Amino acid sequence: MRALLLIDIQNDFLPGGALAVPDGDAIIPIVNRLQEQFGLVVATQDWHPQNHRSFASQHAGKEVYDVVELQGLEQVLWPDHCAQGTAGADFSKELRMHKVEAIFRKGMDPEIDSYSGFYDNGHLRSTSLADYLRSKDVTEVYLAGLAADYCVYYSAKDALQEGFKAYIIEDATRAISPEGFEKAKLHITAGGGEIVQSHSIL
Ligand code: VGL
Ligand code: ZN
Repeated sequence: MRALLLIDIQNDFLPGGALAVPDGDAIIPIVNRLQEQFGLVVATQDWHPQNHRSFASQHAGKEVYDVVELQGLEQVLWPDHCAQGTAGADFSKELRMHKVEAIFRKGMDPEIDSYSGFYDNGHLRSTSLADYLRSKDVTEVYLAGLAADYCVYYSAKDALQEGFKAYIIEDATRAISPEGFEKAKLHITAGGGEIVQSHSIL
C-alpha cells in the first residue's frame, strides 16, 4: 500500500505568508490531482506555540536566519510562523482536503523544532505517524509539500529510517534554498529514496 504525505501546505509557507516559500503555490494544482491516485492521503501541519524557540523573536539580539544552538542542535531562527490557531497555520483554501484521512501536527514543544512529520529534530518524541502508516499496511510513502529542503526532506529521511520506501515528488514541492534542496536530494537517493516527477504518477 502506498500513501501520499502532504507536508505543511499552510498559508504561512505560501506567497503572502510569514515564511513564504518562493513559488510555493505552484504545487497546489499538482497536489490536488495527485491525491486522486492514492488510496491514503495524510497531511502534516506545523503548529507552534507563540513562544516557540525557533522564532527569532524569542532570542534577544538575534535576527531571522541567524543560526543558534537549541537542545544541542543547530537551529535556524525563523520569522514567527504557523502559530496555533492563526490564519497562517491554516491549510491553503485551494488545497483539497476531502481525501485527507488524518492530520499530524508537529512543532508544539516550544523548546525544540520539528521539521519531520515523524519526529522532532532531536528524535526525542514521535508523532506516531510511522505507526499509523504501518497500521494501514503502508510500505511506500510519496512526499509533496513545503518546504522541500526542510520539512519535506526531514520527513523523507525519517520515512526511510522507519523502513518505508520514500519518493519525493519534485515538482510537487518547492525549496526555501534551491542549493539546500540539491544537497538534500543526494542524501535521499544515497539513503535508498527516489526523486520522481508527478507525471510518473498521474
Ligand atoms: C518549515 C521551517 C520552519 C517547513 C517549518 O515546513 O519546511 N520550515 N518550520
Ligand atoms: Zn516551523
